[in-house]
Amino acid sequence: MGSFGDPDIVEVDTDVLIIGGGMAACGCAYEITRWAPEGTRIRLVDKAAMERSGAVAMGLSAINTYLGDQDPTNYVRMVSNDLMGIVRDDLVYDVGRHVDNSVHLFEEWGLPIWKQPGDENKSLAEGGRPVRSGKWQIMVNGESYKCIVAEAAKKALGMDNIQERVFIVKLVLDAEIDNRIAGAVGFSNREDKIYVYSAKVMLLVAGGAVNIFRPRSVAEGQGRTWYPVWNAGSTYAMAALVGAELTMMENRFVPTRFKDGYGPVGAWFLLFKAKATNCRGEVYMDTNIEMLKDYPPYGLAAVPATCLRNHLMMKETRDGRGPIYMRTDTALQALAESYEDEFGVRVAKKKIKHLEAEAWEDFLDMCVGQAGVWAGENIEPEKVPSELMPTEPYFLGSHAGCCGIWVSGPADICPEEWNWGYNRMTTVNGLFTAGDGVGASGHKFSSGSHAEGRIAAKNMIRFLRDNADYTPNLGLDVQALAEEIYAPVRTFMEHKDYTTAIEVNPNYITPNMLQHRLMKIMDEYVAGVGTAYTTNETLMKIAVDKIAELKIDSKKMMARDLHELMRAWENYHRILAGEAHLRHMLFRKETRYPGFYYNMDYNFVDEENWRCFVNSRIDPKTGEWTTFKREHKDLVTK
Ligand code: SFD
Ligand code: AMP
Repeated sequence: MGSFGDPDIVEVDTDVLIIGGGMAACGCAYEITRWAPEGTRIRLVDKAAMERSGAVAMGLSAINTYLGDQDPTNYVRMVSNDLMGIVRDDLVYDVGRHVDNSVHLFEEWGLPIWKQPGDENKSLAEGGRPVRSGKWQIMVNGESYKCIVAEAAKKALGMDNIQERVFIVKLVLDAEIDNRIAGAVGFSNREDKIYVYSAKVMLLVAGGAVNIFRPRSVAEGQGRTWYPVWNAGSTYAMAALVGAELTMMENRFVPTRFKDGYGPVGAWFLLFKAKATNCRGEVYMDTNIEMLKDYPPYGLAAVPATCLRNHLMMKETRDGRGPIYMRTDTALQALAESYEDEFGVRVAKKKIKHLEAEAWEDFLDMCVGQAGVWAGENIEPEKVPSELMPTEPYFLGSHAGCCGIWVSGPADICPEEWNWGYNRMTTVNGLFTAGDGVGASGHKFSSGSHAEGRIAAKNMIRFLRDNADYTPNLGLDVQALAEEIYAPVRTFMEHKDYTTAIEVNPNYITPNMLQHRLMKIMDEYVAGVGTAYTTNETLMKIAVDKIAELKIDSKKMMARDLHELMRAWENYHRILAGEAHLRHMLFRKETRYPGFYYNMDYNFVDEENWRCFVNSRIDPKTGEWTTFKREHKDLVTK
């Protein structure tokens, strides 16, 4: 191995390449070995360590998609309503009909799932009834959820076929065959090595995107976000650059979370039946209910869409009635009183202690930082409420958001125009995606992402069999490629002695500073927290120019070590994902997701003209970006 800055180039020839080590990747890894012909070479590459990488790294306290005996068509209705009517019903239904099997596997592998009294020793597969927090969600003891799921994936593939700490920089198309995936390149963030993979079929599942918008947390708290900081938009950027069609990139997710620790709210609203109020103790979901009438039918559903719940909440802070409180105190007291009525004071006391433990466990299992905020600020949730806050925007396709890549659907249920042979294949031949990667199909969560990785696996093997005589031709000048990947290192080496303050230099910019510049642009012009999620066409057009300048300056990023080199490449991915979002927002002449963002030039939902998909594509030969409409179809009557 050479010294730092002089990387070895390692070429890896494989049949199947899985990029990412999160829920979808683990689902694929588990499933693919069951279908792959003997001797198939499979390689999984994760930028981090699978045991704790991706969105489930910290663990979770609920599995948000488990249907049980419910009809998948009702699941489609819920998802469609929550995402304001624009989803691919075929993809959502497909997740709905397969998701439970993944949850049964998790339980078999050792994930403790809460059961109703009397069913404690019965698994879900044996008919054990779960404790549901909501209609679709079940409670788990999930601190080690990711470790358990990763272990099964590792066992299926074998560690010899898994590489951790390798960051994939870009995908490579075949040099001779049009629109055909042929490989990928990346580098180790631990060793001075560049990897060049050739592959016949590929799954790109590198998660969603975090830290494109300026976060609410500052200084020492900066690393704290709700979604995981690993997710740097790699999925969307790398797919877009090889010409894969993107869909609904204007969609974003702004979750309402416990302030500062980003603790999720689902268990509090659904399991503990807590209410959220303004500073006067008024329940905004009641006092502002009339506002929902502006958004039929989505606002008038039994459970109004997530963005509309935000919309009602934001009115309170805009009108000066903040902060918003999650009434943990009154919720726990009400449950305690109901116990006293039912069981008497002595038994109730024990049950209340149990309830308090569950409240803490919710965060200890899923978002330990929030438990830290409670401990650090002496917050006893049974005595005082906690502040809620809408977070900075995230891009994702698996939670209550639906941006992502346009994929082929399941042949048995999807219309002809949504099917090009292989379920979950993007518009680039041989390139598949799942989880946060698949657009127009939200509410899969952890379990649905795993199930979708498994769906993709089966179809990837079918694609591999159908194209058995294909040999990838990368046509790469590997030396030039190494120079391109290591350019930030070269820039640093060349100019580092020009000044005495290592971070201040007219010849380069640190990845950290460049990231702040991107976040500032997105925040101030593209409806971040700084403008209370509002923007307009004039502001967005300014952002287009600023992003163009940023792209020019990004070529001057430097890197002092391998970790910083990864930060530099993450920024290239973030910029492209942010740009996709901006272009789609400019194209959609309405405000489809009030509470996620407001385009004040078109502050209304326009069902007649905009109940359609917005898709876009970069021509990989010219770099030209086109954005266009695709017709929406309801496959399930709403
Ligand atoms: O409470 C590269 N999620 C919840 N799901 C649930 O089922 N229940 C919950 O309770 C959920 N909640 C929740 C959730 C997430 C988070 C962060 C919190 C709370 C605090 C959502 C799910 O976790 C999510 O839907 C899935 O994990 C999505 O799966 P997937 O596979 O699409 O993404 P991933 O797991 O993040 O994995 C991404 C992987 O890619 C790697 N990676 N590898 C190589 N090269 C690159 N360039 C790469 N870029 C990224 C990452 O390391 C990772 O392995 S609640 O809020 O609702
Ligand atoms: P969250 O903790 O906000 O990520 O939500 C977890 C799950 O609960 C998701 O399936 C949400 O859609 C659902 N959820 C959260 N808050 C509410 C609410 N107020 N009403 C109905 N469902 C909710």
